[in-house]
Amino acid sequence: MSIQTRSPQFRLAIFFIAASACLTSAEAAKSSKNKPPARAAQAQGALYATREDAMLFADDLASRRNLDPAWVRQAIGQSRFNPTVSRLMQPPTKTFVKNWRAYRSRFIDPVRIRAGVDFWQANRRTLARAEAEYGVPAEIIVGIIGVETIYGRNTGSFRVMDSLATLAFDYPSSHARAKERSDYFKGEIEQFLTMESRRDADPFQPLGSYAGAMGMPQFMPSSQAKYAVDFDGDGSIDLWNSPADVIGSVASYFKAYGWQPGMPTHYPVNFDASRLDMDALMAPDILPTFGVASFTAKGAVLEGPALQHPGPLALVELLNGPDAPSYVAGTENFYVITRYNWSSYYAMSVIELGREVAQAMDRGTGR
Ligand SMILES: [Ca+2]
Repeated sequence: MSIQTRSPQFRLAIFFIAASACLTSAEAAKSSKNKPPARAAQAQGALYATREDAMLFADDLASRRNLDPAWVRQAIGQSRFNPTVSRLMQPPTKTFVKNWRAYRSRFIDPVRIRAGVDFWQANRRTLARAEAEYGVPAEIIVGIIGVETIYGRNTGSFRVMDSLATLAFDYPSSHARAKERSDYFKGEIEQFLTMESRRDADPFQPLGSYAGAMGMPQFMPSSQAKYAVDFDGDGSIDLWNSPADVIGSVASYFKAYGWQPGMPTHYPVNFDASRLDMDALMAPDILPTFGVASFTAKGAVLEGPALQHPGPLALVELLNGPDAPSYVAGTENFYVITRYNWSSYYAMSVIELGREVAQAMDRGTGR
C-alpha cells in the first residue's frame, strides 16, 4: 500500500463510510468483542469451498505467491460468507447529517482519555523513541490508537478470513464501485495469507473489524505488510500484543505518507466577509492547496504563526448538524492523518484526543 498505488483510496473510501455514515454500526461491531456471546459476529453463511470463483482465485493466488495450493484452498474454502459484514458494507440508505460535536463526543470521553494516559505512561520511552526515529509526535500516535481501539480494548470480533472473503467474493453489488472494492479485498486476502503462511500461523485465528482491519492500530493486511515494524526487536511483528510494535508501526505509516516533523496539523481560521470566496476555498476539499497569500486573499483570516506557515493549506469544514459549521486551516500533516482514515472528522478526533491525553498527563504526573 504505497502512496502511489490504488490501495489507499480504496481503504480510505471504505473507512469513510465507516467513519461518517455508519459510525454507530461500525462502533457496535468493534465493541461487540466484549459482549457475550463473543462469537455472535462469526459467520453463519456458506463455505467458500462451494464457490468455483473463490477456488479458482485460491489456485491462482497459490501459484503467484508460491504458496501450498492445498493450504490456500483450505484457508479460502473454509471461510464463510458473513451476512453482517455484507450488511455493514452496504451504502447507507438514508442521509446522515454530519455532526462534529456528536462525533467528537463518541471518541473523546473520560474513559478513553484515562486509558490514553495509562498507555502513554506505560510506553513513555517507546513513544519517545518513535518520535525521535520517525518524527511523529507521541500525541498523534496516542490519538490514533485511542480512536481506533481504545488502546487494544476493541480490536474487532470478526474472523479476518470471513470478512476478507465476504468482501472479495460477495461485495454488495448495490455499491457503485463493487468491482474495484472486490479486487481490493482479493489483494488483502493475498497479503494476509502470504503473511500467515510465512509465519506458519492459523489464518482463522485472527479476529478483526468487519472490513478485516487488525490489531490495536487496525491495520489492513496490506498496511501490515508494507508499514508494520518490529519495534521491540523480538524478531516478529505483533500488532495485537506488542504496544511497541504498534507504536512503531503507526509512526512508520505516518512517515511513509509524508508526515513532516514539527509542522502543526492545523490553525484556527476566521473569515473576512468583504472578500470571502467560499466556493474557491472549499473547492479542493481537504487537499492542502493554498499558500498563505492566496488563502487570505480569498477571505480566510489567519493569525500569529499561521501567517508564517511555509506550505499549502486547506479549508477544513466540520458540520455541526443544524448548527453553524466549524472551520480550521488544515496543513499537510492534517492531510496525512486522513490517509489513515479518509475523514476530516476522524483526523480531528485523533488530534483532539491526543491533545486531551497530553493535557491530562501534564495535570497529573507530568510527561
Ligand atoms: Ca516485535
